[in-house]
Formats: sequence, C-alpha cells, structure tokens
Amino acid sequence: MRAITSLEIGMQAPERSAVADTGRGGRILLVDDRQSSYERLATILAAEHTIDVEPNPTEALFHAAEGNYDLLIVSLDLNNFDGLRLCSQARSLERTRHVPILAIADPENSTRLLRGLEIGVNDYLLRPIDKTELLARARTQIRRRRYTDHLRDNVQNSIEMAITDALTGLHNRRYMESHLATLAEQASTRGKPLALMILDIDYFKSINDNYGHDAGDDVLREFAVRVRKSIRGIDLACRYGGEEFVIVMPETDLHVAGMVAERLRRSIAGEPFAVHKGTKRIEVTISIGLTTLEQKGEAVADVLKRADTALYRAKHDGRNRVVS
Ligand code: GH3
Ligand code: MG
Ligand code: MG
Ligand code: MG
Repeated sequence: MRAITSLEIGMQAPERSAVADTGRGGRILLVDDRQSSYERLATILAAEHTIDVEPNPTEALFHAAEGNYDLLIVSLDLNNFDGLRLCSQARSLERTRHVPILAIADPENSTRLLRGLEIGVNDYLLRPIDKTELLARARTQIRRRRYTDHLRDNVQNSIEMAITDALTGLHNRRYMESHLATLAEQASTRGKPLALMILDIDYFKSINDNYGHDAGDDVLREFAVRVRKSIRGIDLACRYGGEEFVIVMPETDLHVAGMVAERLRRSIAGEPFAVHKGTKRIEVTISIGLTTLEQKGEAVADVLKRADTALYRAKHDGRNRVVS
C-alpha cells in the first residue's frame, strides 16, 4: 500500500463517544463526471455505504441540499466545471454547511487542492485512489459528522431543557422572566398594548389530597394542553409556579385579553379532566388575574404585581372567574 498522501484538517478529532461508531453505513453523494472514475469509486464505497452518483455538477448542489448526506465526495477534475466552486457553495448553504467534503484530484491539480482546504474541504485524496485509503477516509469523515451532529443535538437539548418546564412542556419561569422585559420594551417602543394574566388552579391542593399527586400531575399536563389551544403563536405561556401559570399576550388590549381569559376559564370549567389513565374524571376550575402594561417603560414587576392582586381578588370573590 502506498503512503497516505493527504492531510486532515478542520475540527479536532472527536473524543471517543459512548457508543463506538464504525463510520460505516453512511449516505454519500459522489460528484464525478468521468464514468470510469465514478464507477470504480462507487463500487468500492458501496461495500460500506449507500452511495449516490451525480455526474452533473450543476445538479449536485441541489441533491446535496435535499439528500441528507453524511459525506460529499467531489472530484476537482470535472469537465467544464469548477469543483472548488461547488465545494465553496456547499460550505455557504445552510443545508450542506455541516456535511464534510472529501475532494479527489489528479496529482497535477494538487495546487487546487490547497485552495480547497482553504475554503473548507475536510480531506482529500490524489489519484490513483487506493481502495483501503478511500474507505478509511470516508469512515473518518462520517464518524466525525455523526459525532458533531450528536454534540449539536445535545447543545440544542440542553438549551430547550433550560427554558422548558418538564411536566407541562410550557416555558419555565426563568424563560418568562427573561422574555417579559423584552416584550414589554417592544410594546413600549412600538406603542402597542401588552396583556398579562396569571392563572391559578382553584383548590388544587384538594385535587392532590383527594385523588393523589399523580392525578394532580395529569391535571397540570392537560391544563397546559388547553392553554396551548387557546393562545396564539406569539403569546408566551409559562408555568410560573406549582399550579400557577402566566400568559403574556403582545399586541393585545384589555378587552381582547379579557375575552381570551374568559374563553380559557370556560374551556377548563366546561370539560372535566381525565386522570388515572382516563379512569376518573374530575371537575377543575381556575381563577385569572388580568392586566395590561399601563404606561411606556413600566417595570414588569409592577405589571406582575397588578395581575397578582387581581388574581387575589378573583380568589376572594369566589374563584372560577376572571378579574382585571
Ligand atoms: P387556591 O384555590 O387558593 O389556589 O387553593 P390551592 O389549593 O390551589 O392553593 P395552594 O397554594 O394551597 O396549593 C397548591 C398546591 O399545588 C400545593 C402543592 O402541593 C401543589 N403542587 C405544586 N406543584 C405541584 C406539582 O408539580 N404536582 C402536583 N401534583 N401538585 C403540585
Ligand atoms: Mg394558593
Ligand atoms: Mg391554586
Ligand atoms: Mg397557587
């Protein structure tokens, strides 16, 4: 076997992940317009991967973006087309940005390879291609691709967990507090109204006491489902405390917010909640304290306090009602 001719650049080698990944079973797009070349490469790679061949470089980018590939192998010796341009386009497109590229070139094109490395080609091979080396390099890139995807997913999950309430799937209090100030500021600068309501389940403690904590959890989950159905995409709903929720409604005045609150109250009181896997149904009501941003630049703490005072009155006046 001849000496390995190419360098590896790009990210640091991934740490060994918990589940060993062989780098096999990848999806590869091979962009090469020389039949003798791509037939041989495809045959070699097909032993370990699923491989699509695209001889037309102008079509290749489209396929690369649509195909969810683990690796692009691009010949830089294409007829009438600059394989490097394809590589750089793949690097700039959102859908292909993270897909590794393995370039293949004739030895006389090796200066173009250097240019390729500069624009983000991850690895390269010079012709004639050694079978073992091609397979090894493809596996390495595919492993790395999967590992970085896995890291990216983990980061995404951590972010979501940090802002989401695990029981209900609504936003948590921390997220609401960090966003409420922004929403209030936007409302102030745009001269738009902003409504805020605090919702509290009535006698929730007795639901727990009478039917058990699991039944209480079922009620909280179902409550969140009904809340989601009653609000718009731009509204912000969060679990503020145990059985207390906050909904923030941008561009909504007191009159409209009052109708939303009333509809929500009825959607809770009007349909009993199934608990214990549907074997039991219990009546639930909520009380709602509603307010709006009163003046430009008003502190959000004051808005929350006013909603809380209204909620207190709703409780005091007999529960299962909206007070503003
Ligand atoms: P009120 O009508 O005045 O709001 O009465 P309440 O019983 O709803 O109010 P209280 O604040 O006394 O009780 C709230 C209860 O919510 C107490 C607590 O154990 C329960 N709780 C808080 N978080 C959870 C949870 O995640 N799951 C369950 N099942 N119960 C919870
Ligand atoms: Mg209470
Ligand atoms: Mg309560
Ligand atoms: Mg409460």
